[in-house]
Amino acid sequence: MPSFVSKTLISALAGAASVAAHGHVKNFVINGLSYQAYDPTVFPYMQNPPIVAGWTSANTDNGFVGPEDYSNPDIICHKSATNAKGHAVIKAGDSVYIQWDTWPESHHGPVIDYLASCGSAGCETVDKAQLEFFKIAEAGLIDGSQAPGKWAADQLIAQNNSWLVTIPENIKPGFYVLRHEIIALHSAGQTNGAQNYPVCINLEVTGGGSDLPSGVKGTELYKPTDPGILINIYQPLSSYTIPGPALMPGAKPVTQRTSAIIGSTTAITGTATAAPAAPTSTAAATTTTSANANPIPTTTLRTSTIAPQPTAAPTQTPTSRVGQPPRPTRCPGLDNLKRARRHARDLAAH
Ligand SMILES: [Cu+2]
Repeated sequence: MPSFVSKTLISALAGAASVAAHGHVKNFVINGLSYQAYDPTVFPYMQNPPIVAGWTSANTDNGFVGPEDYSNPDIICHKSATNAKGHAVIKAGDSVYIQWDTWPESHHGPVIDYLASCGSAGCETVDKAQLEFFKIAEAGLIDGSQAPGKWAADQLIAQNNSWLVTIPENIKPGFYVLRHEIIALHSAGQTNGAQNYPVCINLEVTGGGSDLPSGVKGTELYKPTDPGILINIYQPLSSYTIPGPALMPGAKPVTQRTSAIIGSTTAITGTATAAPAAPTSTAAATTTTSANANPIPTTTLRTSTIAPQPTAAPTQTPTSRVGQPPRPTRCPGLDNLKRARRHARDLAAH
């Protein structure tokens, strides 16, 4: 018995350590070419942050949006999110490999992906409140036989903190916001205890498809009482209801795998590439590598690699770009997590 207790204590301490390190998406890869994402822990402190395809957001502490804010616009693309000024081009049927910098082991839960059409004006100016998201992929509980279960988020951790999303092959060409999200359920047994970590990326989808499924507004995706949101995972689970609207018709499960990087590139700006000549990004992937090559004929493509990190740590005064002081990095769910683990231990003792 003492050994069991100490093991539990060790795992709780390990959880406490990892909990300080919530993650964010650091880059994404399309056909071997890596694009830098929006870094909420660095870009707000830069004078001239790079133009990226990832939406700007104010989660400087790598924090989350909770169920009490499901009807607040913050749930759409994270806190105080504003449009990305660039986008990446992808052919329908191709995949985006989304790389988080880290993910805490304790933060079990589903991984969900949506698209929303931005219309012909592109996603760089669209009103996020008007976006209607349809679900293109979802993964939740993989094995619930032993609490707290094996979840999609655990699979994400196991493959280098990354997740592969395939753009449906028959989707209508155009500009879309890809909304990628992890929902952490370690405190979800309590009302408003779930933690949503959404991130938005602008894509231009090319190809010859015609599908444009109907969607729902970001502020209508979830309710705090959804069975997949208000749930105690510290018990064996035989099933799990992934939150949000139904998967789009014909959606296929994505076999998770890692994705090689052969080079890096930067976001495209403007809507000029909407012409049929657009699939240049896939042509780019067939070129041999090298950040110096400029395989895409449009002049707006910049080929510098990952932007330099600022020399000053994010301890300086935040710029007006975000205008909010960094929030504390402590995970509010930690106390609940400890309580839930204690509860699970008490149950096991019977
Ligand atoms: Cu947390």
